[in-house]
Amino acid sequence: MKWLRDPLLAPIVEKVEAGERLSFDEGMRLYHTRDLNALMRLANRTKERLHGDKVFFVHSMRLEFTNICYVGCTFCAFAARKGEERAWDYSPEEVVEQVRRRYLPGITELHMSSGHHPNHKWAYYPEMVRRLRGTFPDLQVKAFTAAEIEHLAKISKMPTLEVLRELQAAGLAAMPGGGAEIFADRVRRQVAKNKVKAEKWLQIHREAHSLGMRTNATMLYGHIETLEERLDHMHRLRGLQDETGGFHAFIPLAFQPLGNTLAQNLGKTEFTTGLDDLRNLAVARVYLDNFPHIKGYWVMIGSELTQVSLDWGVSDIDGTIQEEHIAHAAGATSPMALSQAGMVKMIQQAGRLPVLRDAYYNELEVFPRPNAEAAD
Ligand code: V47
Repeated sequence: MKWLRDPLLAPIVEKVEAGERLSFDEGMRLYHTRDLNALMRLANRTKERLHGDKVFFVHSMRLEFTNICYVGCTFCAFAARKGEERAWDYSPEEVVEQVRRRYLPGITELHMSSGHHPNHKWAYYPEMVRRLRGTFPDLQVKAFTAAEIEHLAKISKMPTLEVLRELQAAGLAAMPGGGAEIFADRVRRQVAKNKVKAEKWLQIHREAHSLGMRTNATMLYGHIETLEERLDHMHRLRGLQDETGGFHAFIPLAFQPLGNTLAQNLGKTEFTTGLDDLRNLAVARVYLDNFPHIKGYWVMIGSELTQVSLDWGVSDIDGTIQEEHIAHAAGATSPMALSQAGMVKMIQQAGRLPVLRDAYYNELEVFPRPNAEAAD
């Protein structure tokens, strides 16, 4: 192992080769190592064992049906109060119209997450899903974070399991991974004190999995959390995945530092560094041995770094998206959308095999292997 410069990683290399699970201490060693080349190799080895050269993406549309929210998370620049000029709030009919306006042939996944609106009645939500499924039968609706599900349980006065059951009956295909932030209480109290608690977030995903619904998990990093708190977050997710096997992907979300009170209070104007983004993805790939995919989210880390991340454990790069407001409200400089051809090219240029998937991770099309001779 000529390439290994950090002797502390030697036992980890052996474990990864043997397909064995890392302990918490070993996970921390990965976070602290300065041997980034070794970290990259470990993550890539793990990724290639699972997926070979394949990298997955989806032809998708994002829609935030309202930005009105009463929760007040300090990292958020997206939320507006009712009556504010920049507030929007679509009825179920308007949601269908918005989708019709942006619809492109071949889109499979509609990803919706939005604010916790103070006035919508429970019926608004299943009706929206039913209308969407009725109008666009090929669209797979991935919507409502665990935080939103808890909000719906409050307004419907139903248990969260029942809320999930009714949304599933209305046609909900899967749940996105938002609202997880950082599970550790110390951080949660400062960044999302009115939002779903960590245990409840996990419980809602456990319930969704018990109904056969697959979900994702995110982690918002690059603000006030420590590296231990990041790994603790992953550790809790790994535990739940052992129980249920219901997670598709883990998605680190790089903190976007503009226009929110958390960044202002911290005096923070810098984005996360490229190396921290890559390190975080790689640690996740090795530590979350039971997660099928680690997603590199180009909206928050940029498409250039997302392309590089394909050597750092990433096997999924989300989708074409069309329009996104949560990250862009907080300063994201990425474009609003990527084309399908652009995503294929981005993966091929990295020497990988692009696989178009749907929201259930069915493989719809495998694109040709990149031409090694081509300059671009
Ligand atoms: O829950 C809010 C985060 C999430 C900021 O499941 C911020 O496939 C960074 O969950 N900087 C919503 N992040 C987005 C989300 C997501 C994204 C992509 C894919 C999937 C998936 C899910 O965005 C929120 C919150 O954690 N967020 N503000 C910010 N300033």
